[in-house]
Amino acid sequence: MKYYNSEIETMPIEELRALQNTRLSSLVKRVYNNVPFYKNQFDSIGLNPNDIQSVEDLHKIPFTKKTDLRDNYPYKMFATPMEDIRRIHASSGTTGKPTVVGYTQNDLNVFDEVIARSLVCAGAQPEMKLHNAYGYGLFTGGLGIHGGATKLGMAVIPVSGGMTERQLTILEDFAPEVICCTPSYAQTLSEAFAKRGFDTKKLSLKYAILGAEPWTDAIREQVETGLNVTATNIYGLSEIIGPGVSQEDFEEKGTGCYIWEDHFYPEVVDRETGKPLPYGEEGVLVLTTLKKEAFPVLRYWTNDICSINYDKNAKRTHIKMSPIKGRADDMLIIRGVNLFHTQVEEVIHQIDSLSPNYRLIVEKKGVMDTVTVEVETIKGILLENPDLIKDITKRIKNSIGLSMKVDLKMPNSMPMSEGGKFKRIIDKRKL
Ligand code: DLL
Repeated sequence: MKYYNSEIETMPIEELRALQNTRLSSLVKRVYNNVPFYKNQFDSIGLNPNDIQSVEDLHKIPFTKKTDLRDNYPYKMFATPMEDIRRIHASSGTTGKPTVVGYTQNDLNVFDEVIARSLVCAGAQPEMKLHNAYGYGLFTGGLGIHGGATKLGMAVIPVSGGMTERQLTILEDFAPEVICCTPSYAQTLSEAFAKRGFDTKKLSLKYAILGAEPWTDAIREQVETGLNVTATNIYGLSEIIGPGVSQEDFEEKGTGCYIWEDHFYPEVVDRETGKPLPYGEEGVLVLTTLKKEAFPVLRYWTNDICSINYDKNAKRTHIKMSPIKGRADDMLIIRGVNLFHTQVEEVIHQIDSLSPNYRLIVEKKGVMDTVTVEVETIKGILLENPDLIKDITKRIKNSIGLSMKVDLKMPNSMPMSEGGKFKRIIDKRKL
């Protein structure tokens, strides 16, 4: 099986656009009539639901932001009565109350559909077993992947996060072909196998589906070698559905993730002005759900930085998004320079003596903000290594434009991920 739903996944763009337009115009009427927030938003700028006939009209609608969801905590953004809700998830914010999202049975069916598509896109097949190490609970990762894998016809092993030693045993004994977890946890598992001296070629694993946090090719290479898998990227967010908004194809690695456009309409806009940007330009990803019933959102400001573009050589017709560079609110501004941790990860990737186990420590020294890169070396590299430190410092300065202190660490000495989203930045200015 090459596609989960070839009719949709390879639909000609014009047909896809027509489908999006029909879905959008009926969605806009539905949210206007059922969600007071959207009625007020439209009325306050004199916008009528009939003014939105196609995706070309979307720019007339203001963005929906995380603060709007928080102001309507917990259920005021729901467009269906509670009796129609079949599941509730929540994403923990860094401050204050979580964002609460709801699903009708039809929404859960959509969730299963986009996950099933994503799994096949990542290499999975119905007869395979899936080791699901995303957290089960209010987080959408565990149950979201679980539902879609069941729909696809896979045997799901619902391991959830943590208890790394037990995970190794399950990976060895239960013989799953597919693993789903955060990229940082895949690093942890790979290092734990290495520490055991276990040859991962003996595992039956073939594919790793990694997401929920930003990652680059540095981690991909470490995980692919360490776990003997093909690793692809899965993206999503609770406010839109959970995982499965977009997925990278296992045979088109490095070309971006397909956004399942029949359900989620993407725009990329300028971070400062909010103006839509041409394909290929980097900005904030803004998403509109096209068929959601319980928790539809119009022009949701994800805060995630990426670009989108069509790939004429690809298997599917849907648009692709580049890997997320970081979240706009996680961007550090150091001495006037914008910094995402993935930029440092890319530099680390170029240096053979380093492993991609790293974190950035940000401090204020006097009036100066300073960044220290703590990074593990690979086995056999001396920590007292002025030439290596000089080389890393120079490469960081050349590619990012900032001087950073480099602190080399022994292999396996840094804090590791336990399965959730891993903190790559320790900002001591905020402690
Ligand atoms: O992280 C859903 C998910 C679960 C995605 C499992 C993939 C796999 P939230 O907890 O609501 O939902 O967090 C969403 O996580 O806005 C991004 O900032 C970040 N994120 C998710 N996937 C990726 C990815 C889930 N592949 C937030 N690359 C999003 C980079 C990602 N960042």
